Amino acid sequence: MLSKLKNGLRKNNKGLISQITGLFSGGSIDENFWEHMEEILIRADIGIHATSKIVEELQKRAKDLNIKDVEELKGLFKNEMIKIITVENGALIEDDSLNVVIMVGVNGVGKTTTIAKMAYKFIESGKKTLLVAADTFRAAAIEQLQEWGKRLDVEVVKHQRGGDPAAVVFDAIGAAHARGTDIVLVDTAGRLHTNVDLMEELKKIKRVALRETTEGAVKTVLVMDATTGQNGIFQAKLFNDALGLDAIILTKLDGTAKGGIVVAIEDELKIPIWFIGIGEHPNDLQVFKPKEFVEAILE
Ligand SMILES: Nc1nc2c(ncn2[C@@H]2O[C@H](COP(=O)(O)OP(=O)(O)OP(=O)(O)O)[C@@H](O)[C@H]2O)c(=O)[nH]1
Ligand SMILES: [Mg+2]
Repeated sequence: MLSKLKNGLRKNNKGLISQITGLFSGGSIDENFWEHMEEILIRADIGIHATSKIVEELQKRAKDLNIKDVEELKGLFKNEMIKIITVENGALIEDDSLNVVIMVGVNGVGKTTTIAKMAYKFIESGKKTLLVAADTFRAAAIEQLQEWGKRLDVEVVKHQRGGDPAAVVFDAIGAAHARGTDIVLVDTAGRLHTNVDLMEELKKIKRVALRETTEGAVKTVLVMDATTGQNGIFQAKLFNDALGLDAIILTKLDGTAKGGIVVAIEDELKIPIWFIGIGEHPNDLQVFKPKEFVEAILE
């Protein structure tokens, strides 16, 4: 199931899997070992804070349990990783009521493709789904979503290019109420987290969505490119400050040899990761499961 993810992380001998496998392959626990571990974790995008936390905890455990051999540390290491990436998480989709999911993120991270993948999943599980072309800014953005709509046989609500994105969302929610739609997926234009006007535009979309639905129906989801590295954490912080994020979707995990960004996200932001993207096809989307993820990267 996670073979695409593994392939990505195995990419070359600097990949996370081979580095960590190498780390625990044998030898004694000494000062060099801890330094080497620290270096590998930081290079894997795990972040300085989580790295120190993991190393300190393992040092303590190794001492308490009188562990001398590195192989014995592997299980403890896995547990530490799982502990960090498991965050409290309410249901993101409610059954038997309308759900509106607003997808946000910087340019090119994979918002539109991820909407198509989610639609594919939701339709398969019998949910009535509607796509909303609220990226009225980028050339051909509306057509791109329409194309997915055709391929997946799902309806797309759209206006003219250059129109007010919040107005498209308003219309789409009206249509969704009328038709008994379960899930409305809102595509928005890519924007820099530092652009105040564009962040205001997203706030307006969210306000409209909240006004037109019952409490709890609206979820704001940040789509993040796993290959961005630590800068992604900074992006996520600003999006979260502006909008309040309910979840993160991490794309392009098939294209990075790092993957430790998952740990940094949960350590620093504690926002649940909902799905991970592992390719460009509609079925290349997996529900994120902490334990499976760690097992996949540490085999
Ligand atoms: N390898 C890989 N490619 C992906 C993944 N998700 C998206 N892509 C690719 O990333 C590129 C950009 O995807 P889009 O969905 O257009 O990104 P976007 O965020 O909507 O872009 P803008 O609307 O321009 O901001 C496309 O070529 C996608 O096929 C993934 O999980 N893995
Ligand atoms: Mg897009």
